[in-house]
Parts: sequence; structure tokens; C-alpha cells
Amino acid sequence: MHLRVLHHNNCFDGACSASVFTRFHRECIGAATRYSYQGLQHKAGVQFEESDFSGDENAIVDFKYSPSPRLTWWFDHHQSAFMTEADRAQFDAQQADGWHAMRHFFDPNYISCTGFIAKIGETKFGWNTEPLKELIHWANIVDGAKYESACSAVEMDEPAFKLTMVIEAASTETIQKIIPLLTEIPLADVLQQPFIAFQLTPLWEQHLRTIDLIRERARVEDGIVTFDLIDKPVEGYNKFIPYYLYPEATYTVGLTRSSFRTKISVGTNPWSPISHEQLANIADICQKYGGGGHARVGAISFPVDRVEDARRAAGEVVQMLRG
Ligand SMILES: [Mn+2]
Repeated sequence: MHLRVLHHNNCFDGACSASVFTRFHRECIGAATRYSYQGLQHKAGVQFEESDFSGDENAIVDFKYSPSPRLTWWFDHHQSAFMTEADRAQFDAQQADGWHAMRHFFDPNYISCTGFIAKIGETKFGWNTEPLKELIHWANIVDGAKYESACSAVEMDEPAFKLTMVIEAASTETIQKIIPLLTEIPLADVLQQPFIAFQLTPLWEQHLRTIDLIRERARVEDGIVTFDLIDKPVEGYNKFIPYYLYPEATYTVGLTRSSFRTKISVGTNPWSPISHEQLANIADICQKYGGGGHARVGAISFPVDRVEDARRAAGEVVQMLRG
């Protein structure tokens, strides 16, 4: 039996979710003789192809719902998990039968999808999640942006933070090699694997250059840091850099362009003293433009060539955050 796992790509929680789900399936369900992984990126328009579901069982973890009848397992914790009302209605209706209620799981209150899968495994399948404590702890810190400080997040004083940097920049092949290790050995040992260790120095240097670039480009007005790196080849960056540079800021709106999308990243300063009730819901704002995310952080994707539309939308997002 071929178990195919689709997961949020270039994301620490996405990789940990794929790993935890695999171990859950092996220990509680069994029968898989082959595992394959595919990373998914949020992009403008259609998120899945029917050919993505090529396993005998297909799982999506830490990523949007698909109404495909080939979807066996689904776990997500994003507020924007459903692309359409019809998808949401299908999910709700299917929960009424026992089969789907034990395979398709959604709860936007979970900090990490890793922790969500472990909790479902424990409570509904009697799974022992004791060996996963370290991984769940760090997935909650990274995905929940519960770093002690912007310094801790940007200076990466923990193995999990360095591994996050590697995963955010890694090729699909590298991530597929990392996934099986995450639930088997401590994170510090994962970092020391030669195929990962050799990437650390160049990535760290790139990280330092990105800090300089954002320092150069960023503007702060009314507590909102904005920057436009569309002309710079930055595939990803540590999203806490703006608050490391501007600890007083409340929000960030950043524009970047990669090989497959132009992206607006919108975030809230996790160390802001402003109470949650007074903060804007970023997922709601991003969903107006076909994007999504969580209450405190989200993103909007545009096709690579629609730079001016992305810039205009970014300006509107700034206005909404002001209001
Ligand atoms: Mn997640």
C-alpha cells in the first residue's frame, strides 16, 4: 500500500506534520509499504491537481482542504483551510458519517498542525505521543511565533530555529530527506546530518545579507513596517527580522517575488503589547485578496508577472491595518 503525504512545503510545521502523520499511520493504522511526500505551496488559483493524489491512501497535512474523493486523510489548523463555501459544506456534511469523522480533521484553534495530529492520534486512536514531546514543543513555538524575543528568533539560538531556516530555503528533495528523521532523532542530531550541516554557513550568510537589505528598504509609519524586495532574488526570509530591526512596530507588510509567485507577507509583531482584541485579523484581510493564514500572520499570492496588482493590494492592506 502506497501512502502519499502532501504537506505544506518549506515550512517547519509542515515538515513536522508530515513526519508525525507518517509515524501515526505506521503505529496506529499500518499496512503502508511505501511512503511518498509532496510539498505544496500556496499560490494564486488552483492548489491541487487530481494527479497529486496518486497514492492508495492520500493525506494532506498543514494545508488546504481538497474536495477530491481520493483524499483519505486531512489535518489542518489554518483559518483559511477552505477555498470555497462548497468545500466547507462538503467537509461539514461528511463529518456526519463515521469514516470521514475519523479521517478528516480541522481545528483552527491549534497552534501547530503537528500538535493537532498528535492530539487526535492520542485521543481518538490511543496513540502514545510521549516520544514526540520535543518536536511538538518546538513546532508550537515556531508556528505559533512564541519565540522568547525577536533576538532569539533572528539570532536562532535553538536547533529548531536553525532547522526552520534550512527547511524554509530547502529543495523538495532535501525536505523529503528531513521528514523521516524528525520523529526519529533529536533536532540537534538532525542538524548535524551532513546533507544539512553543509548548508548552514551559506544560509546564515544569506540571512545576514537579508537583514541588511530589509534594514535598507524598510519604512515605518504608524507602527507598520513596509518593504518591497520585488527586484531582489529573495526566495524567503526570516519573518521576525522587521521586529528585530523595529521592536516598536505592530505590523509588517512585505513584498517579495520568487520563481513562481509574487507574494505579500502580512504579519503582527508577536511581542507587541497591544491586546489581541485590538489587533487586526490578518487572515480576514488576506482572504479578501484570495490569500489566507492565521489571525496574526498571513499572505497573499499573485502570479509572478502581476507585480503592480500586488503592489496596489499591499498599499490597500496597509490602509486596512491603519484603520
Ligand atoms: Mn502550520
